[in-house]
Amino acid sequence: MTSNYDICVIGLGYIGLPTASIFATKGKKVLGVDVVERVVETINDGRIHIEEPDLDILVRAAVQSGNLQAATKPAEADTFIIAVPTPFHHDQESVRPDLSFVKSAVKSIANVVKPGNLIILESTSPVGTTEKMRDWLLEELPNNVADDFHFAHCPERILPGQMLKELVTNDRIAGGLTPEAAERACRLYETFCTAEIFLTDARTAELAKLTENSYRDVNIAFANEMSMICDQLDIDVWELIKLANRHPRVNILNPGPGVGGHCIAVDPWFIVSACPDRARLIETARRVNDSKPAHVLGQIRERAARFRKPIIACLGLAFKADVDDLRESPAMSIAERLAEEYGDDLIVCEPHIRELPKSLAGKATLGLAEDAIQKADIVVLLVDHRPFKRLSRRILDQRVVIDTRGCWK
Ligand code: SAJ
Repeated sequence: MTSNYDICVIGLGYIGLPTASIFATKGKKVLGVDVVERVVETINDGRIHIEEPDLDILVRAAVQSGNLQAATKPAEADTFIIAVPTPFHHDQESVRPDLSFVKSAVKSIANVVKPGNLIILESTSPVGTTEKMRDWLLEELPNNVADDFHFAHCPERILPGQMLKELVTNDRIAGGLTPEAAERACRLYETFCTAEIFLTDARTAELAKLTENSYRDVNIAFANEMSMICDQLDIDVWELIKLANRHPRVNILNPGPGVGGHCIAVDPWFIVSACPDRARLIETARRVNDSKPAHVLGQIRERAARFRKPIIACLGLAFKADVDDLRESPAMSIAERLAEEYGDDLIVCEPHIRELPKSLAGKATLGLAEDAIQKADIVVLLVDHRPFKRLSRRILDQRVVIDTRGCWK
């Protein structure tokens, strides 16, 4: 017997929603599931609850086609895709991945799965999570055996800000607990993915995703470390990197105020927590990147000490350029600290928001970049948003400028 839905996607966030929608626009019958009722209502209205260029158009098309429906509970489907958060808890002693959302997603489908179903984990996860997913499901279904179902890990790799393009054009990895599961997952993603899909086992797929983000973190840490060395030696790091990158086998990334977002600053910890004695470089890189906001604050304090009551303009709060996402943003943590230390004399500019987030409300002023610069003694560029890059350099004359992104070089 076939199910009403081809695919049931659990979790309608930054990954689940675009994935569910693109399948729907390619003719698959999709049920999107989220525990938050407001999210479900918004999507069923053809609207979105997160910001991503053109996602609103895709979701509207998917809902209007009749192929995408949202609900708070899963229903029978041929394939289940789990795209829920996998955060981690960090204290002085240990780093612990939190798989509770994956576990409750698996438990939530136990009463609707049928033998023959394919169950895919898309969430970025520690090695071994796909096997755990199988075990959690079978615990709920004592009359079934593992062979009744197909389990695979197909990690997402799309870049916030260009998700819809990358969803279609990025190569993918399909890692199965069995070769048949990997093959079935591959055939499913071929529905919309125009790039190559590589088959492997689930554990390799899990580590591949963590490796990609750790690779980037380590490389950004190198750039950040060089920027701190340059500050100490009074050398312009941007000039240095430009020159070093003229070597045919050198390609140093950009230093910044630190590494933010939910992926690159998190995923390396999954490797560190699994192999703490081996993952020494990965852990050090994480710590170097985490130390960068404090370094920038030190630079600002040093310059501010030259003024009696300095007015500081902070340009950018988002975790990276041209997105509106303020979560896990080093720029936010710097601005929050400055608000505590300089209070009313801090002007924050973030073109993607209309009001200050709670942690800054009443403690700083939200302003437009040009006005803020005109009023400021010290200008701190924290995010290289396009409008900031376009600002006339002349208005920066007579100001102390701390450009953490090398945007005005
Ligand atoms: N950053 C720098 N210097 C650089 C590049 C980035 O400081 O040269 C900072 C950014 O400002 C930001 C952070 O690093 O704070 C991360 O930004 P990003 O654009 O490098 O990556 P994310 O977190 O938006 O998305 C990453 C991507 N992974 C890789 O590029 C290996 C994306 O492909 C993944 O799908 C995503 O993580 C994810 O979901 O895992």
